[in-house]
Amino acid sequence: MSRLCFLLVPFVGAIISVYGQGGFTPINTDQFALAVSDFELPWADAVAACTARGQSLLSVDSAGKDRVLVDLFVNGGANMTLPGNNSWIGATESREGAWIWQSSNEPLYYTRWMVGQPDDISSINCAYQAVQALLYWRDANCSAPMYFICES
Ligand SMILES: [Ca+2]
Repeated sequence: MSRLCFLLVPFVGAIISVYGQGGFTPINTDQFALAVSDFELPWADAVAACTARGQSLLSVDSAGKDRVLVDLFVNGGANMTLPGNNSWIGATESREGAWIWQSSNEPLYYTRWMVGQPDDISSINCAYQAVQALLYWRDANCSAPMYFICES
């Protein structure tokens, strides 16, 4: 059975990739289970893709959790680098200037915005981690396709 799975999993993964919905790399820590996408989606579609997995788009809602993410993806703990330059996180604006975590509707009590961010432009309402800049946050147009991380 395990040998069959070993043969089938790459095959199924290849089929899924052909249809534009790539795969995820799972990373488990003591605190949470992460799934790193190997494909890009607009922010709302990333939320939906995480929901379809029974997960939510990553909330970086405490300094401790942020440290774990930096240890994993900046300091090498995950033995992988995040794909691309940008990775959506679950922060968005419920109205201009009012940032919330999508999964909990909680305001952003903890933040790690890059200097000068967020832009506070009415057409730019979703947040991402800048992969090449120590995972500091920036805001972007929600319709931009980006890689993303689901969590549970
Ligand atoms: Ca905005």
